[in-house]
Amino acid sequence: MRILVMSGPNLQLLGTREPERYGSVTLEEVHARLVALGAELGVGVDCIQTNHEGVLLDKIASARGHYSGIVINAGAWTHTSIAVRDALLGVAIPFVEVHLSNVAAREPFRHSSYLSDVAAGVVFGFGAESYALGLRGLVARLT
Ligand code: CA2
Repeated sequence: MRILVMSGPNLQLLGTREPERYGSVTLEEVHARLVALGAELGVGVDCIQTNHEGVLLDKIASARGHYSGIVINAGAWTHTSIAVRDALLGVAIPFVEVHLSNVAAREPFRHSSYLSDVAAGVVFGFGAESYALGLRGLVARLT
C-alpha cells in the first residue's frame, strides 16, 4: 500500500520562517520522518510540495490507481479552493486534512475549510506531528 503526502503553497518555508507558529523542523525533515513512519507501519510513503495549484490538481488526478490514501496540508488553498476539493472527490481516494497550526485559534478566514467535511479525518495544531498523526490515522482506517 502507498500513501501520498501533499503540501501546498509556501510550506517549503517550514523550519526557516515563523518557527513560533509552524515549528523549526524543515519540510525535508518532515518528509524523512514520514517515510520512516510509513516503513514502521508497513506502507510506502511519497511526499511532494508545490506552490502551483494546477500541479497539485494534476498530482491528485494521477494518484488514482497508485495510492490508497492521501495526507494533505493544502495550506491557504484549504480556505479558498473548490478545485482542490473537487479533485479529491474526483479521485475518491480517502484523505486526511492536516495543518501545523491550530487554525481554529487563528483568523476567522482560516476557520473554514473546503476539505474537512469530505475528509476521512482532520488533524491540526500539533506542528509537524500533525502529519505523522494524520498518517497513522489514515493507515489505521485503511487496514
Ligand atoms: O497550519 C497550517 O499548516 C496551514 O495550512 C499553513 C498555511 C496557512 O495558510 C493555513 O491557514 C494553515 C500557511 C503555510 C505557510 O507556510 C509557512 C511555513 C513556515 C513559515 C512561513 C510559512
